[in-house]
Amino acid sequence: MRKALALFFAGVFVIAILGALGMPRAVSAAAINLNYANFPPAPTFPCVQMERWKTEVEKRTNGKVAIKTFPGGTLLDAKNMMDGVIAGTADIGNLCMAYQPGRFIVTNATGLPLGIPNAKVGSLVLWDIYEKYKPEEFAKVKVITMFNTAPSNIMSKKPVRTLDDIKGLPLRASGPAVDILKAWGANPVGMPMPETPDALQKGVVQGLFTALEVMKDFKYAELCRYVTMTDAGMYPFSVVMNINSWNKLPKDVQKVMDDMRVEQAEWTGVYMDNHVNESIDWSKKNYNIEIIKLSKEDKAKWDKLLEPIISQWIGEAKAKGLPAEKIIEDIKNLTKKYSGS
Ligand code: DTR
Repeated sequence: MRKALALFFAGVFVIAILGALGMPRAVSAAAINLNYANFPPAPTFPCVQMERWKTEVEKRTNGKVAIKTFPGGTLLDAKNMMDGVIAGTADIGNLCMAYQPGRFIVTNATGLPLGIPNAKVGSLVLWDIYEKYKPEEFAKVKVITMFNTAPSNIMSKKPVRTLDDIKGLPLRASGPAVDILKAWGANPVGMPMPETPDALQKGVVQGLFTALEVMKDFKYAELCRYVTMTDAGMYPFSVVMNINSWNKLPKDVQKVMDDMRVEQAEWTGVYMDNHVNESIDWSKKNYNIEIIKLSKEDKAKWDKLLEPIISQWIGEAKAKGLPAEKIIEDIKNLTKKYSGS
């Protein structure tokens, strides 16, 4: 009897241990589990593209790979994304390269005001620039994809119709877009997107300068009832994977991910462009926002003020030993190629 009881408890013990050991794997039946970190809230476009990539990879690897996504900076925030992925805090991370202009000089050139018309073209151009120049800042990671936002426009609490209206106006931007606002005489305040709602609410800034899909996704239309169409400059993003996590993947899984690099860039660009239109319609309908279009003469004047930004970038890139003029020429030619003009 005692022996039977001992055996019973031993059995329960073994089952409990096995259960505990099995726990982490029980989360997913997949053989390979990857974590994917992202910095903005779940409904925003960087996270929408993340969920699309996750779903497609899981499907195309027939469930061999499971990806756990962490939106909203819960695993890594905007500024720690690249280093966090290199250190292995996350297997995969999505970062806005514009937040670190000095670190991603080559790829951020696609964010300069060079007249790229939309996010689809911007994303394809960015990918080709990355592929051609393979900047050394990506040597420690595997690049999963890259994409660009739609061109940037001014969203503000007060109407901005002229250069006089923008003079001294505190507007939020980040990275190269800060220089654009400066050139127009605004008082730019640099901060990543997740800090912006609070700054707008508290009146630290009177508006922001970025792609217009945020009018809906962050409900900025509620506070910013005016949009001035400038279509100048974009914010380049990349998705990177820890190099050890990548090297551990079987060849067939690597192939699925490699085959998706350009596809994902284009998908995200197209999603972004469509979503900007939805966001404008939504903002008009719900908050009766006014879209301010600059006259042709004024637009030319505003654009002219941005020219020194390109020369400044060329000077800085050259000082770093980069073929700066060639990079700008490539961006212009690729823009023509992908715009079909
Ligand atoms: N434009 C950059 C990037 C950006 C545009 N839309 C979103 C949404 C969520 C996060 C970042 C972005 C910026 O203004 O920060």
